[in-house]
Amino acid sequence: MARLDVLIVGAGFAGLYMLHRARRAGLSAHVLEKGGGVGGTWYWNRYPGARCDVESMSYSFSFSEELQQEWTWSHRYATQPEILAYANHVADRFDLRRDITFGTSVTAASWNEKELCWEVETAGGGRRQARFLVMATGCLSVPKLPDLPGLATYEGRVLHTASWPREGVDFTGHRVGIIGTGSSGIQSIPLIAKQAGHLTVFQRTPNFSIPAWNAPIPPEREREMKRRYADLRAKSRASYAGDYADEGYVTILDLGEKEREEAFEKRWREGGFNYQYAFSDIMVSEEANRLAAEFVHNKIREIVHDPKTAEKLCPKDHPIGAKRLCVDTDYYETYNRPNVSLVDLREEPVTGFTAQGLRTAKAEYSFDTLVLATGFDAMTGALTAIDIRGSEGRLLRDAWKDGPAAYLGLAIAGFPNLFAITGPGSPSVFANMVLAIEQHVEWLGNLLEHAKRHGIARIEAEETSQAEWVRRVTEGADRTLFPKANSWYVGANVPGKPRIFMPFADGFCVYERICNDIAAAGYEGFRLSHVEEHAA
Ligand code: N01
Repeated sequence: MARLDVLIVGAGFAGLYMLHRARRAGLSAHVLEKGGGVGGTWYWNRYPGARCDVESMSYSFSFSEELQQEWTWSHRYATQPEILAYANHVADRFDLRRDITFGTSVTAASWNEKELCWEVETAGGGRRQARFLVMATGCLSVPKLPDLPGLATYEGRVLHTASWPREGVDFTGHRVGIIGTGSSGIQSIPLIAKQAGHLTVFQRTPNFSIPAWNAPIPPEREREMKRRYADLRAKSRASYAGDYADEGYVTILDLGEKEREEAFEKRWREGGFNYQYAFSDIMVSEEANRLAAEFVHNKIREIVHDPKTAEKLCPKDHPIGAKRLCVDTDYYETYNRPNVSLVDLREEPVTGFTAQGLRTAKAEYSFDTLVLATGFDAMTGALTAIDIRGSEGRLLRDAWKDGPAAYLGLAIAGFPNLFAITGPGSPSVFANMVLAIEQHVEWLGNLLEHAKRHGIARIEAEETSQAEWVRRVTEGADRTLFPKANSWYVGANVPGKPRIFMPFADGFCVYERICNDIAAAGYEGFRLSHVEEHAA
């Protein structure tokens, strides 16, 4: 079996760029992808309304000036088909497909200490060997089913937003039930409601959602932005969120009541994450956060005609922003439609399913299709789903039984030559994901080039550096209000998952500086060994 330099798992944005970067470093590289095409998240999440919540001019690769100049985004926030078309364009433009095997799930990977390589197994019995293994498996790629009793009793169609049928679904005239009101639910509910005969939304916890005010990008704005692309990208790199929007330039508690309302209104009108990132104190001061949340509650009460429904939609159990903000088109307005009803599962918990629908403590509901918008085993699920065995045969699942630990969110002590792109402990989902991916891939590409130049065969994170990093990530989050929500950031959505704050919350720019300093200091915190050192 020919041994590769780099084997990459996943052909989403991370896998595509990693393949390109590895080739540029003169390394042999190959990608294994479970799906039938490139795109990762954007390949699987085809539910109605799926689109990005970071502006497309920002949520796109910056590594190639030609690419960013030639591609045209139609809207401020592109739809899933457009983002998928972009991923396909990237794959073709950089001739990536010849090194990707589709329809291939990685089931196991073991470190061979003698040969200094990873041995990888795929479903169906395929085997590969590679010196370095890069997990580009995504942060939100393992769909989670709801922990509800008796789902199998239901005889209608069940769909999960994250594994949506490729051919699409026609809901015309159907009675549809949907469980889940996170980003996926909030994006799909308005569109399903437009088609369905009746839509029943089963909500356990309401979420904060800010309007996207999505619209086509006027050609003159596109030209102007492309002319300034280098500056915009540099601004994103120097930012907290990895985006070019202005950040932290208003302090809520410095404003009087009238100014404050105007400030909230302005950011509501701008839409999307501006509502969170414009304010310096929203995620550190409970009072500032309460005021920002109250403004959104009042917006919900203004938009939704029925006061009882409006009240049910107002999130009150977590600080605004502590669960990822949702960005919507007509979400709250949808509850004014006569064919939409909201069931509050806190008032009437699900007690079981019937052949036609579900039963709560108060009533029985029937529908032809049940949509599960119930999220993901986030950040670690795709890694622990594979039997990854490091030094001395230790399973990653066991190493992480008390919570994930990874140095810089990139490398794991005891698992030499294994790297995770946007793994737990890196900014990942706290940043514009495409930029977070680019930064990791570039940093790792440089490390692999360094290894090649210096004959380094084994790279492993030191246990002490890793422990120190995990402590730093936790302390950074603890200075904010983020850990105060039962979010997927802390694994709270998966029963039994250890509660640990997973993303690096001190900011993308801070993180990138640390990574660069570590590289400049000769990859501090990593043990780099030559073959002969290893043999000795
Ligand atoms: O998943 P979620 P998501 N009974 O975990 C409910 C990204 N994303 O797929 O909060 C009843 O946020 C659950 O209720 P509760 C984005 O980063 C981005 O929507 O646990 N309800 C919750 O309402 C996002 O944050 C975009 O009480 C149950 C929902 O299911 C992340 O993906 C679009 C339940 C899950 O919400 C995840 O979003 C989509 C049960 N047993 C996603 N179990 C963009 O815009 C779960 N729920 C780019």
